[in-house]
Amino acid sequence: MSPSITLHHLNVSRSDRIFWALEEIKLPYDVQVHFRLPTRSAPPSLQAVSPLGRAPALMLNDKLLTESAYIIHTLLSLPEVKAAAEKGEVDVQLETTEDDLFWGHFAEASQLNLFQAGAIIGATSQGWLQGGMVPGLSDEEKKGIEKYSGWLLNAYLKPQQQATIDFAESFLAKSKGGFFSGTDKPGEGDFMMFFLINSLIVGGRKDAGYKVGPSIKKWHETVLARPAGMKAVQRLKDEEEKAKSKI
Ligand SMILES: N[C@@H](CCC(=O)N[C@@H](CS)C(=O)NCC(=O)O)C(=O)O
Repeated sequence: MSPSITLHHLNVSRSDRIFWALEEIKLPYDVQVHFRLPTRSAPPSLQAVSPLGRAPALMLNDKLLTESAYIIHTLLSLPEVKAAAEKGEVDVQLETTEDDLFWGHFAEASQLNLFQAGAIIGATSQGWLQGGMVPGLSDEEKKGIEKYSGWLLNAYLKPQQQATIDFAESFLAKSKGGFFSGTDKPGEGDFMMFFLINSLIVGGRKDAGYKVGPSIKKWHETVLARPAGMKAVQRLKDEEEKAKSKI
C-alpha cells in the first residue's frame, strides 16, 4: 500500500524541489497550498504545521518532515520506491552518490545562504523605504538605506552569488551524465539544485542580471523535458490555481 503523503507548499519557494521528486517516484500525494503574506513571509497556516513555519513540509503517514534535503532523502529511501526502481518504473539515482551529497549541501549552504541574504535585504529595504515597516524616516535616512542596501546587493553579494552559479556550471560541463548526481540519472543533488536554477532561468531571478552558462541551461531543459519535470510544473500550477479559487 502506498504511504499517505501531503506536501505543504508555499508559493515561490523551495517546495518546487519536492514536486519534482514526488513526480519522479510516482507515488500519489496531496498538496496543501500556503500563500505568502504581502510582506513575503509565510502565513500563520504554515506556522501551524511546521515548527519554523517554513516550506517545504511534508506529512509522510503520521510523521512531519521538514528540510528539503531530508524530505528528498526520505522519499528516495522508501521501500516502495526501491521496489518500483527494481521493476524499472522509477528512473532516479536512489543511492546517494558523493556528488549528490556535495551538491545537496552546497545548494542550501554556500549557494542559498547568499541568495537568501539578497532576498531578505531586497524585501526589507523596500519595506523601510516605502514606510510600511518603519514609518517616519527622513529623506536623508532613506537615502542611506538605499545606498547601503544597493551596495550590499550589487557590490557585495552579487559577485559571490555569481561565483556559485559559475562553480555549478563548471561541474556540469565536466559531468559525463549531465546531472549533479554524477550519473546519468537525477539524484538528491539535482533535486536540491533545482529551486535556484529554475528561479534563475524561468522564475523571479530571470531578469536579475545573473549569467547562466550552457551546461546549466541544458540541465534545466533536460529536467523540464522529463515526464516528471513536466508533471511537477503543471501540478504546482494547478494546485496554486485551485487554492486561489477557494480564497
Ligand atoms: N533549509 C530549509 C529552508 C526552508 C525555507 O527557508 N523556506 C522558505 C521558502 S523557500 C520559507 O518557508 N520562507 C518563509 C518565511 O521565511 O517566512 C529547507 O531546505 O527546506
